[in-house]
Parts: sequence; C-alpha cells; structure tokens
Amino acid sequence: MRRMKTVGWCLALVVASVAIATAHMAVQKTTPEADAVLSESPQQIQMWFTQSPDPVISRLTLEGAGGAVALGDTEVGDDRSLVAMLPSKLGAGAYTVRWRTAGDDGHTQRGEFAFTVRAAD
Ligand SMILES: [Cu+2]
Repeated sequence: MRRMKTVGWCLALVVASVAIATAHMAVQKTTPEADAVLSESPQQIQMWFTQSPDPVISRLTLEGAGGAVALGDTEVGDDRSLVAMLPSKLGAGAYTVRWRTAGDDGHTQRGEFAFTVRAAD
C-alpha cells in the first residue's frame, strides 16, 4: 500500500508541476536516437539515464509493424544505461522501443521512442 501511494504521489507531482525541477530520473540519450532513420539494423538498443536504473524493474521491449520483436535480456550497464541486444537483424520498417525503469527514488517510469530502418538500396 505504501508503495502504491508513493507512486501515485510521484505521478501527481509530475503532472501538476512539469516546470518544477525534481530529482526524478530522466533519459539522457538513446541509441538508436529517437526518430532516427537508419540505413541498417542496429545491433542493440541502449538508453542512458541521469541515475542508475534499477535492474529489477528495468525492461526494454521492441515492437515492429508485425508486433513484438525478440530482444535479449535487458542489462544494466555501469554507465547508468540499459542495453538489450538484438538477436537478429531488423527488416526495413518502423519500430517502437518501450522502456520501463526506476531511479534513485524508486518511482517507476515508462516511455517510448521510435526509429525506422530504411530499405536497402
Ligand atoms: Cu520519482
């Protein structure tokens, strides 16, 4: 119950005060970059955060036009990153990475970003 309440408060704070700086964990960068158009399949998906991701709750998933795409296990790097290998090459098309993690304050955060693999010339 206590955890539920804390998460609720966290969400309320984010919604109510976007302009107020918090100690909330944030995404620093990703590879592929958000909205990137790639000429070939990436070998892995990696995201860097402003705090160390909690390995228990952190998860990266990938979706393409045909549905979920297999990804290796989500690993936590020592550089505050999450990384998941792509076991096979992605075909041309649009993909969405969905992520879930938590930082120092333990509050679960989720988001997504997209990238495109261009058809070979
Ligand atoms: Cu928080």
